[in-house]
Amino acid sequence: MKKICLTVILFCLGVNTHVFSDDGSSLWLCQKNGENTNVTSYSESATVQIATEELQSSLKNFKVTLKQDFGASDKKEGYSIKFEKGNYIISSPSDAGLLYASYHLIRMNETGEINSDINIKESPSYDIRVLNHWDNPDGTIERGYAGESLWKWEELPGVVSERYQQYARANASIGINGTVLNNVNASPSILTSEYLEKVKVLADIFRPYGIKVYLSVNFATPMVIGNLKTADPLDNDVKIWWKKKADEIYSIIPDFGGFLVKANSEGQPGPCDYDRTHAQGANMLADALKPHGGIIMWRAFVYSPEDADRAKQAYNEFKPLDGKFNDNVIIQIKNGPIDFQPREPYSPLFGSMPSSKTMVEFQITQEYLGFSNHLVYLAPMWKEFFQFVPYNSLNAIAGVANTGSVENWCGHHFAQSNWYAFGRLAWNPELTSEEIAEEWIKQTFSKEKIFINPVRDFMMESREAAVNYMMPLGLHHIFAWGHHYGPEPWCEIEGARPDWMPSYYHNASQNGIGFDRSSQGSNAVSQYPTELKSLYDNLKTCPDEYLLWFHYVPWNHKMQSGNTLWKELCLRYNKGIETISKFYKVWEKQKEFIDQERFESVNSKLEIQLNDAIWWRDACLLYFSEFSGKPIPPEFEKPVYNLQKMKEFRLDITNFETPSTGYFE
Ligand code: BDP
Repeated sequence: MKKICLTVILFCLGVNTHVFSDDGSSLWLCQKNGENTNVTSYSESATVQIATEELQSSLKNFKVTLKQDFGASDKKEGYSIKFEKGNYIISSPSDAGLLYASYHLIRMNETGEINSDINIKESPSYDIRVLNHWDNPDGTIERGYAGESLWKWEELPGVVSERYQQYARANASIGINGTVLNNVNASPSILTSEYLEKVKVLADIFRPYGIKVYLSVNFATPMVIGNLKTADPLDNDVKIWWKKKADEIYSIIPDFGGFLVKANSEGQPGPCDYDRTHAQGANMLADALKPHGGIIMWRAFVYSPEDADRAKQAYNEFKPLDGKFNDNVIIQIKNGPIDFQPREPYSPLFGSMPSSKTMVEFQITQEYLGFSNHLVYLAPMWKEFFQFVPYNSLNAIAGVANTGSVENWCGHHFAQSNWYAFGRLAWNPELTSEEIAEEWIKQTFSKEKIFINPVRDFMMESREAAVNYMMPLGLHHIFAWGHHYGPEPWCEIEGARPDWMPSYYHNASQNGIGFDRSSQGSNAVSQYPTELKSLYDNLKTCPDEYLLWFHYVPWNHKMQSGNTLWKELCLRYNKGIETISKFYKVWEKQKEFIDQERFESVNSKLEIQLNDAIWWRDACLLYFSEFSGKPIPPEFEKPVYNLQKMKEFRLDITNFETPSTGYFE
């Protein structure tokens, strides 16, 4: 960690400025002002020791007592914090609860909320709050934009990076209690004895922080590393193989969490290869883990090119299996029916499997939201999901991680806020996005209102801005071939899967644009509960944000604003750009409140974001105007290039070069 604070020297010299450097590696846990804090505890466990050290190194002149109390919460990880006779009393049924409470107290101290009336009772909304790492054994990360994997597999088990503990600490501070270490496109080698010894090292480091380790598994593992002829879940040898593997895992890692499985999806093997159902596959694995207390998180992310509408497929395949899964299987469903688009309606599979356990999978890494180049605060997107899916109808929560080996963990300093927000919402989905943003800013950057307010406000607008400059009004998946970063609505690759082509989704023609999922079209709308179904099905009542998701709409269609669809589209793209350019100017004014290093890093990322926003607008509007037959109305900025030029541009995603729009010249 590099934190050379020159402020003091400059202050002595009479220079009132924050010229210090901060590489962001200490995340939201940068405060180290502890002094004279007295902690009394009932136990010497590793977890309680961590709690004690954290309190002592972060609080000044406190008296804290850590107590085990089974009445403090009806959930194991819950806790209470009270102030009595000059003493903060922290009670919980478990050591992990005491650790969470300690972080809570530190957070309150940092955000200025602490007082002597404090009387808090907390318990997590979900017992399972996991990060999913899409990390490969070779150190690469699928959809990772922050360097290499945190796990140095080639060095483990002998060499132990200090980052492992820092990672555990960061997660514990926000209540995350599980981590799936490897990619859902799983390499069978993760279950070899050699790898399990490496996994054990990580599990041992994470355990005192209350974090369990889980692994993604490849369904064909018994064939690849076990030399079996089949992976058929009903085959006896296969069952025995998995049971033995489970026994081996638990003999090494007694509190191992369980498996995450991507089966029969995007070329991965699965039970359907043997004419078995997802339930038969999941239950076979569940049986193997059951005696050890492990669980299976079975993903519902399935779609095949043969079926008409990709948005319908998970529901069609999984709903009939409701009630057929064992009680230690949880169906892990992405928030939307397609794939982590900037905006999707919620997946109608939620609420459709009342006799099964279900969990949501959010994506923290910004695969479709500007990678680690764009500032997009995701809490509002996740809160939007919870408006449709009651959080207490779910059994667990997962987030695809955005962490990697770069100094600041997430690539963009503000991407840390998404890791933070995921943890906070996983603990308590009732928190507001504003509250979380404000907490995070205070701990990470500055406690000055003049900094907090405009930054928080922009964070709150940033997701809507991204939707506007990328894919407004329900457009989706119009990304360039080969990456999910920039626009390529014109992309057509001969022989490629049609459902991987932008035109499959936007359907632009002289007559209009959009995917008809109404009852006149693919009828995906019928998968929603009656009230929403009628709302979305009717062109007149369908909310603007989902319009082109559910309808194929004529260019002259009159929108709720009174504009034609074409004009509204132009307006939205420009609005997205305006929001970013406004914040770009606001950010310049924040220079004096934070360190130069992070100020400049964010500043240069904002330049890229603004450029990209213009690139998106120009590419999409120029292309769609060929179909609408209408020019871009004169009140809007003119595109920088012509369509031909935009089509010739090929993004080199290895260094994120974006076309120079000339905006900054
Ligand atoms: C898509 C990603 C792909 C993942 C897949 C999944 O593009 O890399 O493997 O989802 O979630 O979003 O399985």
